[in-house]
Amino acid sequence: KYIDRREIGITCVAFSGGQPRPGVDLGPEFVLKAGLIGQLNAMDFKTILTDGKEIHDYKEFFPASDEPIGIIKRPRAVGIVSKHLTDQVYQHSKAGRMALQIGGDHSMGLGTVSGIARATKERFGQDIKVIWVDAHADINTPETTETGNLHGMPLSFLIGLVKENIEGLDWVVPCLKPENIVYIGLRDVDKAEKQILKQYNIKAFSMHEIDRYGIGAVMNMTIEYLSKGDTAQSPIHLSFDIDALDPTVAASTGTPVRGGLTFREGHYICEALHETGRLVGIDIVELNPTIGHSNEDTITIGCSLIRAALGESLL
Ligand code: 5AB
Ligand code: MN
Ligand code: MN
Ligand code: MN
Repeated sequence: KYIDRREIGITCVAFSGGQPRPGVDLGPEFVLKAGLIGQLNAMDFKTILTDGKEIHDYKEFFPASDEPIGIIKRPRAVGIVSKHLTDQVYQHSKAGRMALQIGGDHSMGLGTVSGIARATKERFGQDIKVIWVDAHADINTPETTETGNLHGMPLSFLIGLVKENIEGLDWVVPCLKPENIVYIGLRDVDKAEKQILKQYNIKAFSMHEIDRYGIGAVMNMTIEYLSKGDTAQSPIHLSFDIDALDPTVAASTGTPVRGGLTFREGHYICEALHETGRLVGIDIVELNPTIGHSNEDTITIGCSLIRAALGESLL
């Protein structure tokens, strides 16, 4: 219903400025080298590269100087990347294509969710719902952040918790309701973030709930939760931070946390979301091929998670 044709708009975001470790900007290049486009074409998808370009680094738009604002690092570069990304993702989504974004650090969620939300609002008059698969909650505000890294903050901007204008990020329009978020895989949440999750009553399945109920039941509960209310069948965006997976499964990422999802749990999440027929966007982020002993595994898994979310069947 939401996706008209078997077309995927692909935006590869070679950006690392939302966090301090170099190399996450190389994620998309490695994913393309691993053959993602051919794999999607073999699944009978037409793939459309944003602006006909394989990789986007947006560097020509960066300001000459990008001094921290308080402890917030590189606010203008992060802002410019996501501003462009918003428009790029919007174009694909507006045209009825699946929007696939490969990163790059998770600050790009600012752009992917903004673009998808705008398009689905215009096309269907419905609010976007977001599944945030991550070890982390990424909902610090510029006031609560202890690191100043914007990849730990996109959700606070998206749900409108940031009241002050931060240069470079003042364009962000709140476009996501707290009740339309579901987290899966959390296990490293800052104290202030825990307070925000409580205060806004945000639905979260941490690793504890996954251990208790199993991933099958967790996905049933997730989909049931997202099927309530007056936007019962509304479109869903998946933002998958590869660090949700256990570091023994996917080591090539900047902020690994032990005790994560297994290979199958990660794929099952994608498969179950595909089955809803409501997926309109997919982010795969925080792939850093310069970290970890076998980056091949992490990159290959990034590709297979994408295929799972697009309906690759096991039988
Ligand atoms: B990621 C931390 N909460 O705010 C912070 O990888 C980590 O996109 C953020 O999930 C991790 O810096 C951001 C300590
Ligand atoms: Mn994370
Ligand atoms: Mn993240
Ligand atoms: Mn990370």
